[in-house]
Amino acid sequence: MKVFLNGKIVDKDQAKISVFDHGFLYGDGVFEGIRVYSSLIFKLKEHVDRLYESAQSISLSIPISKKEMVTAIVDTLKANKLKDCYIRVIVSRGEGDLGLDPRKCKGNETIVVITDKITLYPKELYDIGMDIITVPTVRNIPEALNPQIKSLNYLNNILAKIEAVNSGYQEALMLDHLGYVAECTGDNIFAVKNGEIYTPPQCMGILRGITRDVVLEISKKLKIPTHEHVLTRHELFIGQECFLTGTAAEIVPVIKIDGRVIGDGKPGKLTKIIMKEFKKSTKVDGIKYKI
Ligand code: PXG
Repeated sequence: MKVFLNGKIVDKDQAKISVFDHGFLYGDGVFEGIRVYSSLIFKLKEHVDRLYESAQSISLSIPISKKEMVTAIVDTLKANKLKDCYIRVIVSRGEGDLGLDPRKCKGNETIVVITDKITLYPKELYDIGMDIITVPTVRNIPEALNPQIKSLNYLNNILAKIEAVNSGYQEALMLDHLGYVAECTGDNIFAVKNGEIYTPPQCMGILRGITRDVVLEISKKLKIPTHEHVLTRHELFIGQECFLTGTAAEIVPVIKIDGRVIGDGKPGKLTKIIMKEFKKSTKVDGIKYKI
């Protein structure tokens, strides 16, 4: 496997970074997870834009342009001859010293691009739906570490994942500090009630997911009334359908939340329509490259 590291495509075994890298020491950096479908890098522009926005928000200056970043991604894909895969782009503050002061890392930013085969949830899950649980760990409050920043510090989500797994569940529903529905550990959440779609607004302390945006575009195109609205767990419980969205997971139907069966306990009608439309968009919405 070949990896892009600071301007060079190197062998995986040669892709080494310093133990003084602030990404390693403090989770000080940003990242993106991108999917490739049949040589189409899905929503590449949107992912690159979000990467630079996350960086801007934490005062991290990425030393290459967006265009150069796209070239780095395409070169890594070509070096690995991959047509269907997952891309991880990581930019850390880089090598500094054993202190928080980011000025010590100036000019040392580390850029890594890894492309690898995608690991998916089992196919049955998309047919039968997922059972999720609300966990005690709440999503980071935006005034502390805004969830819109896709930072390398994912402990908030990892703690939630641990709690879900310890309780025997695959995915955790995270609330915000006021008790409103935020998102899952790596996915946004949607509810369907009486033929209308609801999802928490981006100001609620969630990541503005790119898959979430695709679903909002699809619902607009299909003229399904859609609301970015504050939700409580009650609204999720009384909906007829629920689903999660994310780059890795795509669209996953949810059929049970905290022991409450959602709708008839099967993936919903609208959910299935959106899954189908999403699949269509993965064939057109992105940047094509040739190996
Ligand atoms: N919320 C959070 C907290 C995320 O990390 C999403 C929503 C969905 O966003 P996109 O843009 O992907 O639709 C994410 C992103 C993984 C993995 O390996 C998944 C994400 C991030 C990192 C790793 O499953 N999801």
